[in-house]
Amino acid sequence: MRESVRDRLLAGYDGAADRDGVSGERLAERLATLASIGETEDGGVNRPGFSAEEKRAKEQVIEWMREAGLDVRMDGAGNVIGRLEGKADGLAFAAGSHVDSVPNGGNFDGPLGVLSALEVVEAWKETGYEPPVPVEVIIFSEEEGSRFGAGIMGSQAMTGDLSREALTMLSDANGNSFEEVIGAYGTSVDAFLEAARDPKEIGFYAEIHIEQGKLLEQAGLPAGIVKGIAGPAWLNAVFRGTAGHAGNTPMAGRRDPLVAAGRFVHEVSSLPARFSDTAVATVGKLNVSPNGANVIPEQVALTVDIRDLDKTARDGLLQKVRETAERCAADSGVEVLLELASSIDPVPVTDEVREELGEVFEEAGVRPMEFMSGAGHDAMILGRHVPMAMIFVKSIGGISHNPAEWSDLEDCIAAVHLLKRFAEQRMEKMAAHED
Ligand code: HGY
Ligand code: MN
Ligand code: MN
Repeated sequence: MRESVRDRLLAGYDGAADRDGVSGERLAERLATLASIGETEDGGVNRPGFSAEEKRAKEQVIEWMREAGLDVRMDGAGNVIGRLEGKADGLAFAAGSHVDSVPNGGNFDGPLGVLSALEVVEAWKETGYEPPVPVEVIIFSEEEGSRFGAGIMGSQAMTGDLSREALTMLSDANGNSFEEVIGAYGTSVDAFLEAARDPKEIGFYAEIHIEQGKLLEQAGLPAGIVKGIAGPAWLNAVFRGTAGHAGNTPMAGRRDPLVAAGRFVHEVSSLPARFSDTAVATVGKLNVSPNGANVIPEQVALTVDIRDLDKTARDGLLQKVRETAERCAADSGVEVLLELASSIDPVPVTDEVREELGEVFEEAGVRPMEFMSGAGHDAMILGRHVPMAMIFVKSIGGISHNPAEWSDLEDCIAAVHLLKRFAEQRMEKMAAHED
């Protein structure tokens, strides 16, 4: 019998960090509750964007938000905004993340950010602290892009960075159009686009997220400071050849798209090193059709995830990947169709915010370690428009996008205290218009 997420979280937690209204038990309970929504047989989660499971997870958090006294609304993009008015009006301090997941994903990627932001508000409620400016806890839709192959959709809808044509071109793996999927979810393309709000309604955006790497574990630190977020580009490639009988078709003269795609995937793995030591390129999604053991494939559709912290290097690598696809297709006598599904620029965190966060870390007795995020986050969309900060929490073994993804409760709670303190300081500045 697998140990429950709640019991495992609490087993290693001595409660010493339960102070100033912050509760490890409440965070553990809530992480465990979300872990049970869309749970897979090996303890991961399947919560694609705009699915019934993702909606149930949002509805559960909405219930907790309302119990905490937040006014809650869902915008036309399915983003959930829980708002607490402050002593004064003005730009809001916002914090959040996502609850959708990759296929068979882990229990912390996204939910930890949402529930940590809510935990800070719960702590303020318990201690009677009244924020000087409005506070918003946000759950963004379709951050992972596992539904439509175009991620961070909710945050882009909120900042007005999506176009109607980009949306109406999308369909999911079952061939359901974007319009059909969000119609079933209870919204529409028009309402999705109307989710755009003046990003200036938000004065600051902060996000707690698991590191999804090993740096904090190697440094023996519970949390770290993100100094910038790499920009992902997703290139769709469809290799097209001629389907045929595997037994009666001589090898010579075949137009086999899987041979071309196989060569391509292998060559892609060696390209990033030519551009920088932080560039990466990954083919994680590949579909063969008609996918019969005795059928020479007709087509192979795949997506290349290309990233770097430096935009010029990232775009140079993207171009090289395109050229490689064309050459591998030509060498196998097949054609290839290339389409850039999404391309997000890298976003730096300002020196001022890094210093401010560093002081909060030192005050809390946590050595401030800074590093880049290779993973993309909603913070890189908000960060295009408003000042932002990200706090990473130690990932055990650096494992993520995997049911074995884990972070210790003690480290999660350490990050909650860091976010709480940072928010209190930053909101004082916002109220005094010193930000
Ligand atoms: O793909 C990413 O970087 C993130 O997990 N959405
Ligand atoms: Mn993720
Ligand atoms: Mn995430």
